Amino acid sequence: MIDVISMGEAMVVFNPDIKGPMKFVNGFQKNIGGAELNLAIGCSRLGLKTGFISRLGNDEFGKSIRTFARGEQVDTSELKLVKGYPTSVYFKEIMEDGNVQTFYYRDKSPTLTMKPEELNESYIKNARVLHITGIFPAIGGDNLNVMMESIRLAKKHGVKVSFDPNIRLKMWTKEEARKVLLDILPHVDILLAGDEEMDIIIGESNPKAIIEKTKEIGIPTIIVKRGEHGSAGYHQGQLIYADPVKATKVVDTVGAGDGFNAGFLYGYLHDWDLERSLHFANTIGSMVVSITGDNEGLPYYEDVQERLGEIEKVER
Ligand code: KDG
Repeated sequence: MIDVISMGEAMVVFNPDIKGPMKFVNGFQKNIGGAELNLAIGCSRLGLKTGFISRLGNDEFGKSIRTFARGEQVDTSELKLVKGYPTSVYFKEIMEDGNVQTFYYRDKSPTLTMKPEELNESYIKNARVLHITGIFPAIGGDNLNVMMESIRLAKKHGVKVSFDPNIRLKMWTKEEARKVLLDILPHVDILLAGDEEMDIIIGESNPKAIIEKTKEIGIPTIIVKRGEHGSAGYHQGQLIYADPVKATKVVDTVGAGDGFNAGFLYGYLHDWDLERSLHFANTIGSMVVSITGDNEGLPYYEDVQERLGEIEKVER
């Protein structure tokens, strides 16, 4: 049995050698990113069994991402390399104040070759949680149908559907995102959303209002990520606000939400109470932002324990 399967797009990320406007950056570090793969890696580092459903180009970048995922103990049996579609890439700009902008080159995403009828039902059936995000339908083509079919299969077999809207306005408009994401919400078991994203989808950014509205839609577990204000959550009749965890320093915020999600899912799958899960997730989010890269800062379970003061840190 796999604890968490995620489905989405992985990319090569070019992280800038220096801070400042992209047009003046000459050197980049080649790394790997993609929200859904980051999530799988985050869960894997915490000790969960994970898998990643996707397509990559049959090229050097595709092969390096697959090797990387395997090195992180993410099952890649449903990650195929396809001809004629280059692996997507994106470049990151990091300003002095930590503000990040992304420049995507993913118009011919290999995930566009996926077909709903080609999803492996027994693979999804074998998971406890299926994690999906709003990035995948924003890519276009048949991706929304593939996602809806993955949800159908998960529901058919009692697999919990975890969903992060991850709205990327460089990929679609607010109106397009709202229309599609509103249709997905009624199928979601665990919503992991940013407060500003929920403003786009349901017109509410206040956690209590978000929770009320999404409860009416029928979502049993609702988590609202509030950035520097921490997080709020609703689960099994309990509403909790969790204080933020201060990062030692902020160098790159990309991937923090995926780290948070991994932490929350870890607590969820271990039946932790809501307060513990939210604090654990906030702690991971704060750890991710202090390291450059989309998934380099995702901690191992013992790293989080050290950060929480549960075990002693031995430095030398
Ligand atoms: O959540 C982190 C992602 O934003 C990053 O890894 C790249 O998937 C990505 C995207 O679409 O921005």
